[in-house]
Amino acid sequence: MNEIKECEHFQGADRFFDTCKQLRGKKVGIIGHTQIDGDAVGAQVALFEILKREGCEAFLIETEPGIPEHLEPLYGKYKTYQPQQVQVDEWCVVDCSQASRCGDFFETIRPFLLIDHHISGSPFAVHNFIHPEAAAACEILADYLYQLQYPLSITMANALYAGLIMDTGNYCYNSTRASTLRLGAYLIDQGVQAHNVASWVYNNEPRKKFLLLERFFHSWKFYAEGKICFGFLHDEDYEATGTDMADVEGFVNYPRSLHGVRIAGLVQELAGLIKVSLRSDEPALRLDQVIQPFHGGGHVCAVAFKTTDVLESFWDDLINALQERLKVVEEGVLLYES
Ligand SMILES: [Mn+2]
Repeated sequence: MNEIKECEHFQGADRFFDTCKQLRGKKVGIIGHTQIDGDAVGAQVALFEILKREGCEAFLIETEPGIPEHLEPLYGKYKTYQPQQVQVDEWCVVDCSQASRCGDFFETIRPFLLIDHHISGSPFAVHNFIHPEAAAACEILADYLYQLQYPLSITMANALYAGLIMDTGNYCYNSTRASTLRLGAYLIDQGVQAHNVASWVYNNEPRKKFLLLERFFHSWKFYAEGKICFGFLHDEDYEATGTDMADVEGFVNYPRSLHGVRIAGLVQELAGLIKVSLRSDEPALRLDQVIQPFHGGGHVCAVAFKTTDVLESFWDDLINALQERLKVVEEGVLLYES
């Protein structure tokens, strides 16, 4: 019988810890992307503990005011701050492809350190640790910590584990590699109780989210003989249910799970801003490329863009681009070796 292989490690572990050491004695803010998710929180918490142990005064920063209830337990006993509440010497950014995704106040700031895994990501910090092959920012950090046999607190291990399961759709997305699962096992070895973490992040939904989901289900529209399915949420849906854009996490996976759908989309319209999210199970479709003319980014199978333009001004172009991509792939043109 073959032995279980070692993890395929990410490069840069030593450089990463050297970079953290350079922050000794400084006040450091740690921030993730807007519409914060489990991966951003997990990476924030892990980096926070590393920097504290390296002698920094570190602060966990809320990218937008408030933390979604289901992510609160991941912070353990740690307090979070809004950007204007703290004065810091340096910034660290996690799980973020571009500085503007950290909020408006961040546009003129050059962070000291960036950890990211978006294929569309840019090295906008002084020290960048970007691995698009990683399923999660938490996977990069968990691997770096493993490589150096760095002691993990239970808060850190739980947070990293949450990032792994949430960014891989519970190890279902194409980003899931054998090493991803090995790191998950490593975190369980460090004391993570998988069912507890899953219960915090999945079985903790507010009722208003389901009222919004009900509206979402009624909004679906199909294109390309049912291969493309979009759901739509507008200002009135959020108003009627007391929700906001943070409450739609996971919605796009419903049309994605429908038989025959190859590209699923969610259009959110709130206060003059439109956000379009797209998902697929087929890396060959290269959604990250299709989305480029719309100034979006993300991963091969999961992308998004935001615009203040009206929907009508780009809708036909978007649907045409998606239909064209389906056609090209159906004709056997290989865009991506999966
Ligand atoms: Mn992520």
